[in-house]
Amino acid sequence: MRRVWTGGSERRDRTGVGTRALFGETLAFDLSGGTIPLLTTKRVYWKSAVRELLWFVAGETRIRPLVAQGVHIWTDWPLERYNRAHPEALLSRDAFEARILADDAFEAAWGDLGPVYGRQWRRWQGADGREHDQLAALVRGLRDNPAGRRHIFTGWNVAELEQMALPPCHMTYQYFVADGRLSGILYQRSCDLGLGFPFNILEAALLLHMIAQQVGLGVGRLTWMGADVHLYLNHAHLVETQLAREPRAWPRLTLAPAADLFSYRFEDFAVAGYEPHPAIAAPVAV
Ligand code: UFP
Repeated sequence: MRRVWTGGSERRDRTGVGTRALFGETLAFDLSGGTIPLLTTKRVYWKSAVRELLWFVAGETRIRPLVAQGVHIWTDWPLERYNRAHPEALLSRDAFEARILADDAFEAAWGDLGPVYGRQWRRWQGADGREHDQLAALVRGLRDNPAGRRHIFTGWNVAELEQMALPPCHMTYQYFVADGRLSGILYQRSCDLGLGFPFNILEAALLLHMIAQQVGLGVGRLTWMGADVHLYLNHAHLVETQLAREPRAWPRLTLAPAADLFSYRFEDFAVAGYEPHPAIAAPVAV
């Protein structure tokens, strides 16, 4: 964060907010013993991250199940689309979410994000119409051929990018088995270090723990490769506050076993030893 803030190039970005950015950055975390990279220099709502991850893994692309659980992180995109179409009667986020929950016709019209992560991870549609479950294939591949070099899944479906509310940011995941441990790489094409990264790195780690449990392996390293790694110019308060704080010990995850990768429930995730500095509010760039 300090390097991006002090040495990043200032760029005018798609949202109009402006960023400072570096290109091509790597971080690595040893996740053995249940460690998770859950940031301590501000409180991160890890429960929302668990709910989002389970929503991806379930193949969902509609905001209703998230909104019903009090998770608002995907609401801004469809809300923006709705308000652009109805400039005469703008809805607040609360009012929009209330209608998504209460009104089926409204939900059908405005509640879908297009073929985003969940769709691609679980139901990537091939040219012949057949659907590919990349996550199920990944687990099978890791079990049948641990030494494989093709343990990959990706959300970057070129043919469907234009239909997505947001093209995948955390776009490609790859796994590697050695010495009884599963390691992972996440390639993230675009990273909002202030708001996106804390969720993205945590969810990548939770997923690594889940997959390792499913294939009977320990957990090794998680490597994160960021391409356009940026801080928004209106996040100065967040950046300066976090940089002034002393990081604390990483918390640990206890994951109750599930029958398969698709059967985990929210209650299966327990986090111990999380004693973060207070949360910091900051605006999201839509
Ligand atoms: N972003 C993330 N992580 C995510 C996500 C979005 O960092 O999981 F969905 C940020 C990155 C960027 C913006 O600031 O959202 C997406 O904009 P663009 O598509 O122009 O890269």
